[in-house]
Amino acid sequence: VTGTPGVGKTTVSLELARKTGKNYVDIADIVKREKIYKGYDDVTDSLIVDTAKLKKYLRNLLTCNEVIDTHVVEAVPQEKVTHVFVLRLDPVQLMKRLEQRGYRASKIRQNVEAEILDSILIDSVKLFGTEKVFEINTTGKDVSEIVQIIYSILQGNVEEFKPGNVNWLQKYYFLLEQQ
Ligand code: DAT
Repeated sequence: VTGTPGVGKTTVSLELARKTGKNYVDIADIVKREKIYKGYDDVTDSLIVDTAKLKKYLRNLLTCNEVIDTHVVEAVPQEKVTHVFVLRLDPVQLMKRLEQRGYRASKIRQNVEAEILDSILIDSVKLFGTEKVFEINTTGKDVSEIVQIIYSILQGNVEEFKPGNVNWLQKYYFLLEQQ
């Protein structure tokens, strides 16, 4: 389960893991616990993950049967993943959530911009291919509805959720210009 920070990955992953009985893997927690980072980025106020080292670590840990929660898709070994669910959220709502979280302005701007520009979706498709990647617009949906959608995709309802079904750029290009 992936997407820009704040879209609801952790909330959805925990519920999905609970419902399916699968283990929940929090990559951010592993990065901190195992100290798999190269430094700290002051502008974005976040750790710089050592993706090569993290990928190696995950290769040993994962069994293709977990619910993985991460926005660092490039560190997840391709062969350990059957489905990639990219959660999307209206950028203005994302901005509000990140403000509530107390993120600093530069970090909010970076994440909102990434959401508008489909950054994680594009990276996911590049890494995992269009067949494994599904894009879910979570705006206005509660966690159980989102988990329901994931279940329906697992049962074959794939057409509606193929990459490219969400387009924030048309509605929110002006936010990029402001920045
Ligand atoms: P992420 O793991 O992507 O950073 P999160 O699961 O921590 O996101 O959620 C960020 C905040 O948004 C948190 O306060 C819970 C809330 N939230 C998550 N999913 C939601 C939903 N479907 N509807 C409303 N609020 C939600």
